[in-house]
Amino acid sequence: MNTTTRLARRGVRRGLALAVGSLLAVGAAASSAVTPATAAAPPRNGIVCTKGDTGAAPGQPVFNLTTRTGYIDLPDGNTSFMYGYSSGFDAFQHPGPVLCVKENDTVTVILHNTLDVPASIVFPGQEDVLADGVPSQPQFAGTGFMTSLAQPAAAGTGTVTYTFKATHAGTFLYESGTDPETQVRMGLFGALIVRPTDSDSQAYDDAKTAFDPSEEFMVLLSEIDPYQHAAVEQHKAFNLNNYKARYWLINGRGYPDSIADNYASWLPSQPYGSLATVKPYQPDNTKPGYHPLPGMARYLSVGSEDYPFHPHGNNGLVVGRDGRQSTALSSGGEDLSMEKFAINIGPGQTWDVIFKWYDAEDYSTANPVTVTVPDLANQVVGTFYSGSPYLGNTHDLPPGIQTLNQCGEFYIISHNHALFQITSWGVTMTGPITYMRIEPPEPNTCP
Ligand SMILES: [Cu+2]
Repeated sequence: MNTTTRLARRGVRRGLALAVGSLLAVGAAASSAVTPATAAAPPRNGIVCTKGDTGAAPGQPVFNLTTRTGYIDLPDGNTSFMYGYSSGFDAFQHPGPVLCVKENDTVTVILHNTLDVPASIVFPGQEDVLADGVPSQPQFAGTGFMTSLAQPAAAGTGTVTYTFKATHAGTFLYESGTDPETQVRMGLFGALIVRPTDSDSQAYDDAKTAFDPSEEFMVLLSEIDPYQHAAVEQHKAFNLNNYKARYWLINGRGYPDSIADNYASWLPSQPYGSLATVKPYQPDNTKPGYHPLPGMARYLSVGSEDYPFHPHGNNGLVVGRDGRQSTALSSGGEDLSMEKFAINIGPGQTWDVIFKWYDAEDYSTANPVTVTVPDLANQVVGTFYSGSPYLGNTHDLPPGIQTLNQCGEFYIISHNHALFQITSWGVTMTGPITYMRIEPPEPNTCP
């Protein structure tokens, strides 16, 4: 099935999502879909924070995480057996909930293990983590063989309480420290976001890292070898020397599911989309569409090799990596932030990138582009093209050509540039692809 057909069938785009989604929801009604962990309706796209238990003392958030097994849908129609951390005692979800805390919070994470193997959580980048009140540290069998990177919760019903003070703002992973070659790849991972003390709209304690909170996005990259997952499901041995990823995912979804809304009804256990919907950057308050703040993308990877991620369009400003800021400290330290066109994210890394879509030449029908736009007969019309090269405009398309464009908005692809990974077990142009959607300045006709 080609991408266009699949998009139309799945109703990934907003306009179709309501109509098609409601049909699909009938079939999914009996399943135990993950429900939003926030009281208010979650944002359609962008980061969905799990705030933790209500009733926790200020500055002392508490998260219950329960290990579950479940299945995810993949773009080629396959499904994959997974492990996952679910929020509270909810049904299985993939990836784990996004834990959002404030710098200097004392964070408590209570792990409840329901798997038939011991499992744990490690918090890379956090210092002085305690497990049940003693230092979290590697565990060894009597023979000296390391069994876990942290105290695990016993199989079946075990519980461990981890605590730490989140002393650094930034983007972090949390993941299983027990048999990680298996358990992390099976899905025991998620994102931890530590916001600076003085602002929820900065990545770090530095005004240079300010962003529009409505334009904050997660790009959590992972991979799947379906033979490993089948072996775990069937309790068979798996030789890690034979490990070979066949699927690559963003936020636990492959394209085109990756650009569906958060909590799309037809992806009951994969709640997080990755469509980055932004407004054009416009710092001039005398012009229409005044929008002075950029967006923010938090990249994380639990993959087994570097992913050369490639957001098309404009450069991004790398303001932090691995939860350590690159911009100058207020004390006058050296500014190590950098403009970057490619985001080459290594296994276990996180990158914090400020980005904006800036209409530098201000092209419009009144200020036309200085090249001759080919006749429509000589164009290849993309799935999302409006028929016009100008933001907010639409134009006729050749007879028989259908578009998913809604209001003259632009779409710019963002993808893993290891092109052999832009597949789902061989189905090309699926997998680790997402889009930046640029909304025309208001007033516009976008739904
Ligand atoms: Cu590219």
